[in-house]
Amino acid sequence: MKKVLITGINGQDGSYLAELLLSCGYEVHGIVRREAIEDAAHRLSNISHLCDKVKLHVGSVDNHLSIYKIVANIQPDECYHLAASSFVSYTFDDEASVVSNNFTATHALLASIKELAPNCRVYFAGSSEMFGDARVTPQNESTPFNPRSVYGISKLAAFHLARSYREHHKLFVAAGILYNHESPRRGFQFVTRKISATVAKIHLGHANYLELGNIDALRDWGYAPDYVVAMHAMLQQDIPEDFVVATGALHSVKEFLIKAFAVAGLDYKPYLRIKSEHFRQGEAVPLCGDASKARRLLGWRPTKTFEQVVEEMVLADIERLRGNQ
Ligand code: GDR
Repeated sequence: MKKVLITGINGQDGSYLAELLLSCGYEVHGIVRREAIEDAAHRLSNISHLCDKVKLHVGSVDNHLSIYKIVANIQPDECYHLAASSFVSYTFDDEASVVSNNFTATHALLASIKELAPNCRVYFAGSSEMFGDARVTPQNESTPFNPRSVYGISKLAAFHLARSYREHHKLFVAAGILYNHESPRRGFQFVTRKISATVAKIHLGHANYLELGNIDALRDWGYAPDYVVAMHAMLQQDIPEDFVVATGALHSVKEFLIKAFAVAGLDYKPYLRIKSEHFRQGEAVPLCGDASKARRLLGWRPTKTFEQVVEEMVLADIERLRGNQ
């Protein structure tokens, strides 16, 4: 039985990936912080249905010793490095923790795997934010990187580190350059989940407005369960490579808003409050991905439309809130 280690197993992507790998017959191990174990009802809610099927290890990927011990103990065949600070900020006020969580942690993991499990195949979670203020659209694997946020810069530094472990240390490391991907398990700080959760509250009479920033912002939004399929496929290739994973279609926050309210039978206009504090400085041109390499080599395709993703998110939040009533 193949053993897999997932960092960030309790996040949106980690939880869907754990489900996928369990269904493929893997022995699934995950790293979670001690605080998560102590507050399992909240912080492990995405994997509460999997807790008796996966093996959780307390640790932190930015603590080299703890990661070293976990890798030594498990000796994984595959490792998916998903743990990261994932909220994109342009304020530069939390730089140290973003760099530590996204770069130093990747180094600790790669160095441990190189020493202790050199045949382990590694997936690194890169991001479209690495393209930043891209000069071409759509972007593919050859597009020059031009990150603008600390998040994008830290992800790009870790991406280069992952490539260097592949080229110089001959580790099997594949990187996904993933565009936005959403689901009912998305964190509440991201705009899609903020909208779906608030629409559900408004629908049930628990809220009467929704505060947003720039609703003209455009994103290439996909469906998170599709994106973990691509991650797994990358590690089943003969040669480790990097892949853009995206839908190739842009939609605005406003389109998301209209559809989400429509699912609840409402018009968004009376409920919307635009707040300047939710605007981001320096947001660059909209990023749109060209996933033709993933289509060609991995046979990967999105399975849901934008409208289907919005509908699933709103209906799931209504169900969740009804369950809590
Ligand atoms: P993003 O996702 O920054 O693209 O990063 P987010 O959902 O935070 O923002 C999407 C767009 O919506 C606009 N927006 C708002 N965003 C938030 N969060 N809150 C608001 O109130 C609001 N109003 C408008 C934003 O300006 C932006 O244009 C996600 C993360 O998952 C990253 O980890 C990942 O790498 C990238 O996607 C690809």
